[in-house]
Amino acid sequence: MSQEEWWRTATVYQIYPKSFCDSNNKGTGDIQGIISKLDYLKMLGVDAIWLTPVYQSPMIDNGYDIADYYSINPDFGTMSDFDNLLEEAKSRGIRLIMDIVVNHTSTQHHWFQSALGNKDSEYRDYYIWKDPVNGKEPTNWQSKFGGNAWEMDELTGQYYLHLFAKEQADLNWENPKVRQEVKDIISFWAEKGVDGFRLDVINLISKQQDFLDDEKGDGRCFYTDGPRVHEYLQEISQDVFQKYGSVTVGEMSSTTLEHCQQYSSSDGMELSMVFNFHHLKADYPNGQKWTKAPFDFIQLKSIFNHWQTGLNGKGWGALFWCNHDQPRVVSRLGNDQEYRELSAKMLASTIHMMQGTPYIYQGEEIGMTNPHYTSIDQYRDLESTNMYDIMVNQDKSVSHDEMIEILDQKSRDNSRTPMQWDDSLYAGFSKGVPWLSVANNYKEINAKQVIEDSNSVFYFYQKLIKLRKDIDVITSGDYTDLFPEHKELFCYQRQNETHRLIAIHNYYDNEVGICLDLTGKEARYILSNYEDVEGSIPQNQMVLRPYECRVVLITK
Ligand code: TEU
Repeated sequence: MSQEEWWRTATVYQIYPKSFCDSNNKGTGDIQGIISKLDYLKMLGVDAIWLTPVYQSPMIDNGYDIADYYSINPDFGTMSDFDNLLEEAKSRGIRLIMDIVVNHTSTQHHWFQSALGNKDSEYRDYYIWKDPVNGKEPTNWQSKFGGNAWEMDELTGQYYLHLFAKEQADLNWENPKVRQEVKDIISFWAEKGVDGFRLDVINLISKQQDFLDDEKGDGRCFYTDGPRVHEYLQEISQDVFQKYGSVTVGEMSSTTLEHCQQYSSSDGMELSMVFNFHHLKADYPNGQKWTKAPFDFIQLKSIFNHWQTGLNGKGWGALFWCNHDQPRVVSRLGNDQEYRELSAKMLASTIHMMQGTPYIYQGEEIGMTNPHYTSIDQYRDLESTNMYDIMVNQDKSVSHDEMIEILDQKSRDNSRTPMQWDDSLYAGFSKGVPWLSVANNYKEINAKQVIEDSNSVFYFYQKLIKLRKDIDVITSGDYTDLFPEHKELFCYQRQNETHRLIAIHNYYDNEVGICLDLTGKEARYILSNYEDVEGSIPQNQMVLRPYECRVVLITK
């Protein structure tokens, strides 16, 4: 592993600035707030920060609608605050990864403003315009946030494509000028000293050019891992990423293992690593997100098996449960009441002992939960409010009460509630009223409390981050699911030439017995979430208590 591949043993911390820390009490987080918490992140031990978008934006989708890629949104601060953040992070040995959103721009971007209503604009061809078909939208493609994916430009009579909100117009990557603009943007931030980039929905940038109706689905088959996507990524990689030695992580929507092997191939021609979401659909029955459902445990394990074995030696994946689009994992797959801390640790161990680069989403390290909102007025996310309107008011497919339950499980706002720093009003996030309500468990669950408790979720994460650096088999070992059909235990082995690592996780609140082969020169526990385990000698037979996890390292 070369010096440039520092990210293979690293852990990244994701910051959603709007909800992280507010330095001047306006109710929304900002860059100075982040700077004030860098020592906290240093203590946790993370190697890098991924900052979700802080650029100029009307904030229809909280910054994923960028109006100017070269300036900072005043809500977050100034460019000098940003430079300051970069410097302060670097001085603590923490790298910075920026979020690049170039599948689409805000419709407030000057390119789009010039293109709208003007077929002669030099920027018209930066976007995707089509004439109506039979007086209607050019195709039946659906926006990811609900409704048709085309919006009419009244002055020219043409439609533009938006795979997300209508305020997020898709860029036309077929146009070489667009690709040059993207390279200029990324170079600008790399020149500043930014260490890497997270590329938003990057596998959607190349659209099949015949723009046909999708007879079977929502249109995604025409643009997911599209015809020229690898070519485009190679072009940017060669012209920018390789030049600056940037670490890159591509967000891959509804992708396949085969494409991800190529995106993240160790030849470095495209990206360093990928985010894929298959494991986070174990509670989407038949692929349906907008329904309340338990998770399918056997399916969850089989998805991890597919990706862990499939990427080994061929590519590299990000390991994550949480981000700003996903509900809190402890509420989703764990138990956010009686066994909150135990299950938070057990879940963390499950992914941190796998191969890949772990990402911790703000608040995950203190075991934050979904807020369990009870009113639609508490939600801010446009996807949640759109889906409420479509399902309750338009289609009438669910009742108000059912939708509140669905949102409690699935809304993106579940992870966007303000970071819980202490037990003071608004959880120490701000002294002003937060833009999104704080979860009402902040008096018990907060950063101040976990730092004071040596047995907390926080110190468990700190340990996981360190184990990755100390124990090579976590990075290099191959992966075998030891009991794929077991209904309660997730137990896998990682193995290289010198070591075996066995990670055992009980996903339920009852006791479960298990018998394992632990033969070798030496076997020892390196991790557990019950205090009495470490230090004792592992036995072949063991009983796992509710949500217990144990990790055994065997020298061969
Ligand atoms: O998300 C892409 C994406 O497809 C999602 O995870 C999305 O939230 C989900 O499909 C909705 O059900 C990225 C960003 O992470 C997200 O915050 C943005 O809203 C989206 O792209 C558009 O830029």
